Amino acid sequence: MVGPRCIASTLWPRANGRFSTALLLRRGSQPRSLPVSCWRAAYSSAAASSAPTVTTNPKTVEINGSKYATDSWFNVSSTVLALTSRKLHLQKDHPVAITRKIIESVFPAPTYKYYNEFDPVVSTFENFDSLGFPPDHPGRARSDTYYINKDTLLRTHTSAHEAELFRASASGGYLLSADVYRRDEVDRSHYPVFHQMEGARVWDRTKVPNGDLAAAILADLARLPEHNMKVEDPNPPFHAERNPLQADHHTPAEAAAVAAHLKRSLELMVNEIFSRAKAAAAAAAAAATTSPSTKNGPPAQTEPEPLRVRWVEAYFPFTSPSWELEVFYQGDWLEVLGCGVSQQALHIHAGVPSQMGWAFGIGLERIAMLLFQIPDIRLFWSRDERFLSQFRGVEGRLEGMRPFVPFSKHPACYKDVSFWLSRGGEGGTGTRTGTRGVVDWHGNDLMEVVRDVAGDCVEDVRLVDDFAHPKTGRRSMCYRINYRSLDKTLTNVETNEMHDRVVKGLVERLGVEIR
Ligand code: FA5
Ligand code: MG
Repeated sequence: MVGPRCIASTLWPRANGRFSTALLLRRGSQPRSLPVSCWRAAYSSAAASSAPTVTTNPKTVEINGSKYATDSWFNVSSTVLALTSRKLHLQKDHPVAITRKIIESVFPAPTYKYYNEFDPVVSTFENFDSLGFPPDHPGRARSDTYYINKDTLLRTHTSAHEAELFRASASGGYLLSADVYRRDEVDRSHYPVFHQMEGARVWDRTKVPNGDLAAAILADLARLPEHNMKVEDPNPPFHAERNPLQADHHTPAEAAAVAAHLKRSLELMVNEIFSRAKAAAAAAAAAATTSPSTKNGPPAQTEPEPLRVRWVEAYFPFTSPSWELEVFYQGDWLEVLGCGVSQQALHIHAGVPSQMGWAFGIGLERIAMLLFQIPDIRLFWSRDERFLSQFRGVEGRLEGMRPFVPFSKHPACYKDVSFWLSRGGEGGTGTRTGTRGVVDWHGNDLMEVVRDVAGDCVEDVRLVDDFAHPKTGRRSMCYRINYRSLDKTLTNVETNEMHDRVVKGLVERLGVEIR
């Protein structure tokens, strides 16, 4: 019998940082400044070593009407808890919901079944073990994941429901959209809560003509529309070391057919999004030249940059081979989705060993940002009418879609905070590692303090200096916090007061010593 333990061992564990982070490092792309996630992977140690950053834990928490007992693993801030009821993907005319609908239109029923109401509270088993994450995978760390208690967490990705949906085997494919939660860096494309859409497609070798799975998949591929988008894809269908075929289960022809179907399906989706974005920009430009009322109004949005898309090899514990799709956006490659050929162990464990297929996971905000030219991920959580009114009526009439017109750009205010890490964690929450009294530091703990204190008034936080004292070995860091509100100009007094509270929070909760 193939039990959960077997899954973990039959899959292909690789000790690296969380999916995208590890790949960012491996590919050696050039982020605009030192990304926090880079050194997080380097300094994180065992999964359980991360320090809690919430000082007083409630005994129970209520999420969407259900009560959960907490324990010492609990690390969900009240700010994040409050967002569990928002469900932006289900709010009529919200850009996240509109994006979901557009993607659904590319994956039609009845082949694809849609699921949009799965609860965000899942077990560690569902989120990690069922997908073959090794026990020491950094994604399980409390520095990266919001735990309710040792066995229960806020899902970090929609793949948490994959095993269950494979087992249900209710259709040839599915799309599932939901809110997901990650302790992550603070910048314009990362938020601790965001929305993902998971998609999967399966074929059953006992149900295809002559048992020829590759031929059946290629026949389905031939039925998909073509597109004329230029896509960079220098990757082979699989690669023995970098991106292996599951040779025990799939023939090269089967894996290549699944990969081709997967890539075409996702390219069609990106093409649909960009065609709509282009049409919206053209309509806005046309209106700006003809309408007297807009002549003196805000400048019309410029046409989106010509679309550049590329496939890069990736790694996920639950797919092989795997890829990510990146789109060139605002001068840099932006990763929009991860995908691959599903690990056969998942199908076997789900009781459907004769099935094989693909799966993908996409960030809805990232796509909505491209679709509507929304410049900052924080805007999605805005209840400001100046934001929401721009999308009203669009869900029912997509032709009425227009790029987002920023209602203001308030000045940025940069403040630095420099500190020594605590020695051995006294007064703080770190743990001693090594022989020189350096604490096990997690940048996400700092991000969490900043978010708790200053909320959406912070646009981004960057590590600008990190050194060890040559004699004492003591580690010093400097972070630059960019305070910029989305809806008002912050006064100096307000910013200083907020920054003082951030500094105080860092001292009290992380035990750092300000320099
Ligand atoms: C995953 O979450 C995998 N579960 C995706 C997957 C599914 C792979 C099925 C294979 C098969 P990743 O961590 O890369 O992978 O996230 C997927 C997408 O979510 C990213 O490409 C990005 O678009 C989005 N995303 C990730 N982190 C954030 C964040 N903090 N804020 C906004 N969007 C994010
Ligand atoms: Mg990724």
